[in-house]
Amino acid sequence: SLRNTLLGRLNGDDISLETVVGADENTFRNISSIQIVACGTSYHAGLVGRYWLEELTGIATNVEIASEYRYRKAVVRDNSLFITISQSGETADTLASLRLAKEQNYSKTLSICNVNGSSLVRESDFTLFTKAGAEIGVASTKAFTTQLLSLLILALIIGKQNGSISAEKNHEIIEAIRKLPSLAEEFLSCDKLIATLSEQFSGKRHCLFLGRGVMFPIALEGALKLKEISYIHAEGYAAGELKHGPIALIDKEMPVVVVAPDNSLMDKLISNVEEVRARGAQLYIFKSGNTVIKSDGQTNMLSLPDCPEILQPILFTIPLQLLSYHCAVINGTDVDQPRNLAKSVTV
Ligand code: F1P
Repeated sequence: SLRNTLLGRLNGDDISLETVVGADENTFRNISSIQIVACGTSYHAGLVGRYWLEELTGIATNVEIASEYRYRKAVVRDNSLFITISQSGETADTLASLRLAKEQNYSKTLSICNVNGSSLVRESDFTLFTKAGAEIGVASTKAFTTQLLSLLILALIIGKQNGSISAEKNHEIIEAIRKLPSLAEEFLSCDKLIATLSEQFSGKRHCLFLGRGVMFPIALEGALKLKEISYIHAEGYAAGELKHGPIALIDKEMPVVVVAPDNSLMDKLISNVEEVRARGAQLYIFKSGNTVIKSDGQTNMLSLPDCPEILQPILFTIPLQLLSYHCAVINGTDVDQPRNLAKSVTV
């Protein structure tokens, strides 16, 4: 799917203009702020997108769940861009938010969507198609990773148009993106190890996921996937937030999955891990590169391939999705059609 998202879109260090349907080389030149609105997994993609958009475009970006945005009286600056993210393009709250945004002062609307001809696509000024192919399961998986890649591409497009990204940085990210499909295959090859790890989740009722920085929304998504398909109650937390309450939940029965790629926030994350370890939790650390975390009897370490930092949110999603899948299989739930969930929530 990631290969498909890129197909025909990268041209040297340029991204083909047709990538955003309806846009030209000036569309994003004077954007003053960005509002992203989405539901569920698509909302988590938006939370990751904010890091990239702010870093690469310098434009203040806000992200909100559609079911709340639509009931808020948002203050909208001139030249603001409104982005919806949706696999189906038919999610009722997201569509209602788009319709509201058009009555507000937004100068442009853009949908990041998987389904051509859907309501969101028809009613937005511009569209970036994720090209994930049809999602078989109800819970979004490849829709999520392709939404992330689409947001990174969008950040590059806007950053180039408003002159906030250097040619060097642009080149470095494009080169990383080119390697993404083969890196994703490497990450997928951890499947057997994760299947073995997931046996330890048998009989568990609760689980925590921790991340920092851009990996915080990935922890949220890891928890959502586990809830949706295996029915294990799971919550994602920013690791630094633990001591403000959730640490009370930790005892030796509580599995804690730590999303720990090698990056600049590693030292901070390690000190949070030590706080959790001291309370006896069962730790599952998904790490890469030089991340050095003490190993002991209560710690399970999963070493993942090295990858460029900018791609870590996309690639570290893969082992988390696999973990949910294997837990669901062990729990005997219907992975493709979880109870109470609908593929598109149109009411
Ligand atoms: C949003 C969403 C999905 C979730 C489930 C219910 O859908 O919350 O993320 O997996 O399918 O709907 P969409 O707006 O991305 O189509």
